[in-house]
Amino acid sequence: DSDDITEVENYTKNKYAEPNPELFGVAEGKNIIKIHLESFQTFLINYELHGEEVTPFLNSLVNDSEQNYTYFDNFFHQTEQGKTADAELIMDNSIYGLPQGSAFVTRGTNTYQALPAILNQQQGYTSAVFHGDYKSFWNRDEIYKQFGIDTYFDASYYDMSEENVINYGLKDKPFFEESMPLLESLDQPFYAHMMTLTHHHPYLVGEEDATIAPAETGDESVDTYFQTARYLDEALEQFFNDLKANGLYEDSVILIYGDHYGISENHNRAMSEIIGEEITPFVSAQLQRVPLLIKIPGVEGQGTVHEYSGQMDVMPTLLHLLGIDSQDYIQFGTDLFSEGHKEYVPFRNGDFITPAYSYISGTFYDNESGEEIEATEEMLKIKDEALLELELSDKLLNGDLLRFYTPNEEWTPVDPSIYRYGNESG
Ligand code: GP9
Ligand code: MN
Repeated sequence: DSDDITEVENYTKNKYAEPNPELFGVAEGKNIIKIHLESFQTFLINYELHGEEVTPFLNSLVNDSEQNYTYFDNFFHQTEQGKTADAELIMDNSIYGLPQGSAFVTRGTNTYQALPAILNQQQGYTSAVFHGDYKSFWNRDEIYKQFGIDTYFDASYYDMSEENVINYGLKDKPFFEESMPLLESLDQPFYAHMMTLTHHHPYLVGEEDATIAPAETGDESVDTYFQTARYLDEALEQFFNDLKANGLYEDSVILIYGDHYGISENHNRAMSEIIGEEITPFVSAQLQRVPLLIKIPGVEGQGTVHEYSGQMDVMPTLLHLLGIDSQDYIQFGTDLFSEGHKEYVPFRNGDFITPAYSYISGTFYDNESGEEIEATEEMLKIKDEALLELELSDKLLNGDLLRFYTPNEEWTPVDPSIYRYGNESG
């Protein structure tokens, strides 16, 4: 009820971090191209297999300052069983997924105040999601309406003939290629979310697409993980070339992120060979890093930034770059570029990571040594804070509390009945 939403509101307003004045509004009205790297973990960046870079293109964005990217190497996914769908929910709403199941499925008809709707109402953006799977997967065709997503270019818009498809759906190269005309057809400014798929467990790649030899751990999905990562990297390079050729690259915000881990704890033996150390619970938590890269037109890239952050922080960051103050909205994350950005990253299971230490399954570890440490008052306080935050987010979703919340005078509740997805002519 309204008491509950007040409790959530008080918490998030108190956590709010004021925007960095130098960056507030710098990207106002710019197209946003947000690229989802399926199952991509940070350890792949600059990793060499058989003396070869696995993802040379992504590495070039990270390493070459001329490319003007800011790369966050201590950025973590915060997903649970909802996997991709959790990443989508978190990044477009700055709220947590649920401890069990997928909120996309069980909370698909809730009221949301999501980024696509806010951008549309505040700055006239159109929004579109591009993904080579069918629209009902993860209940996207229902919840996207609540997010105010104008168009969902699902598999029905793409050539899904046999040679184009592997594993869950469309291969990344035809996906990006066929997405170009669709992207160009959008009214500007747009918020475009491109979701890749080929680099997905069990990492299947046809011989014609394998341009790096597999690893040799003997664990099939770990070994081919590098091959689909390479394929994704090549697909991305091709997409960037097309964006440049079509004049969409230079003046767009480009945001690239990994959605969640690709190698689960079932593969610890093989992974320990890959990274050259034993996969303890502490190490496993550190492996939950996924990449985040941002390019902002007209703003110099900051290179590699070590700020600790999570997917929750992306929405307030984008809002501030566009010149929309995030404080009116219910958000658990804080702006990455803000001086007041909060550097503790809760995981969905109640574990959390800070720059100095990690809290994993009831034990505190020093990040530097990986050794168990005694908790201080301050550490216990942050632990309680992380738990409270998860609890409040669950209350918000389970009680559908955004029904009772009006962010500001300009806000109009999203009307899901006006959206329709799927290519009926195709
Ligand atoms: C399916 C794709 C995969 O459409 O998003 O989802 P995941 O299994 O990673 O949640
Ligand atoms: Mn995924």
